[in-house]
Amino acid sequence: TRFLTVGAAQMGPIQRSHTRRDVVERLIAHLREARRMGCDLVVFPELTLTTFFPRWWMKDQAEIDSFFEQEMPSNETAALFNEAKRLDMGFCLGYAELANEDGRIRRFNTSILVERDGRIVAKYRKVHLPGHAGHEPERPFQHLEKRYFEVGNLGFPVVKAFGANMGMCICNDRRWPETYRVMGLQNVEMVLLGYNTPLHNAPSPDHDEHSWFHNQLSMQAGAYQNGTWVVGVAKGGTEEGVPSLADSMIVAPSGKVVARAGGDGDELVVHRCDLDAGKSYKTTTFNFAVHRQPDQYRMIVER
Ligand code: ING
Repeated sequence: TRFLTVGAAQMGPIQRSHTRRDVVERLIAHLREARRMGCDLVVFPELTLTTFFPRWWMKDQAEIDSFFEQEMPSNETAALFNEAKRLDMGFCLGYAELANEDGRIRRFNTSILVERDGRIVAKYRKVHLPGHAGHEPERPFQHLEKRYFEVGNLGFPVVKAFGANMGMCICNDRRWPETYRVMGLQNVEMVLLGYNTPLHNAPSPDHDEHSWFHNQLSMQAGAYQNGTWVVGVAKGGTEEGVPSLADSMIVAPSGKVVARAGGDGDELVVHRCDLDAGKSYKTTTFNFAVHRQPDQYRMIVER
C-alpha cells in the first residue's frame, strides 16, 4: 500500500501590511512543523503570498501588479523552496502569476506543485473566477477576480508525483463538479486546493449561514464521486476587515472528512493518506468505463 502523509497548512489572515518576507516566515514555520509530523507534502492556500487583494477596486496597474509574482521562485520565495528541499518536503503553493506569454502580459490565479527535490512538477491556473469584473462600491467588500485574472488556460492537469496521480484546483473551482470529473477522467488520486472564502456573499446573504456546509459538501461530493482524496486549505480569519471561512479539511475517497482544522489561524492539519483508498470506488460504483454514458451528457459541454 502507498501512503502519503499530507499537511494542510491553513493560514490565518494576511493583512495588506504583511510583507512577502513575513508570509514566507510563516510558511517555513509550517514546513518545519510538517517535518516534525512526518509529512511528505504541505498544501498552502490560494493566493498565499499576499492579502486577498481582489476585495478592492484598484485602477493603478503598478499597484495591482504589486500583488503578483513575476517569477517563481522569486527572491522572497527562494527561501521557501530552499527550506522545503532541505527538509525533503514537497509543497503546493497558490499565488498571483504575472506571465509574459505569446508576447503579452497575462495574469492568472495560479497554483504550483513542487516535488521534494525542488522541481515545479505541475502548474494550474484557476478556471472558475467568481464575483464580478466591474466596480461595485455598494458592496461591503468586492470580489474582482474577473477584473484581475484571466480564465486559466492549462485545463485541469493530473501529474504523477509523490507516487500518486496528483491534481490541483483553486477555491471556487471546488464548487463545480466538472472540476473533479475532468481530473477523475485522468484517474486523479488526490486533489489539492486552497481557498479564500468570505463568510458573506453580497449577492446571496441567505447563503452565508451555510458557508461551512457548502464548503464541506462541495469537497465531499468531489471526493466520493471521483474516488479521490481532496485536501482543502483555507486562508481564514478576519483579513482586512473581512471574516473568512477557515475549516480546512482532508477528505477521503469515501467522502468522509478524516482531518479538520480546529481554529481559524495558522494551523497544520495532518493525515496519513492511503493512496489506494480510491481504488474500490474507481473499480466499482464509479467505474467510468463500465457505467458512464458520455453520449447522454453532451449538453454539459455544448451549452
Ligand atoms: N472565493 C469564494 C469561493 O468560491 C464565493 C467565492 C464565496 C463563492 C461565497 C460563493 C460563496 O469560495 C473564491 N476566491 O473563489
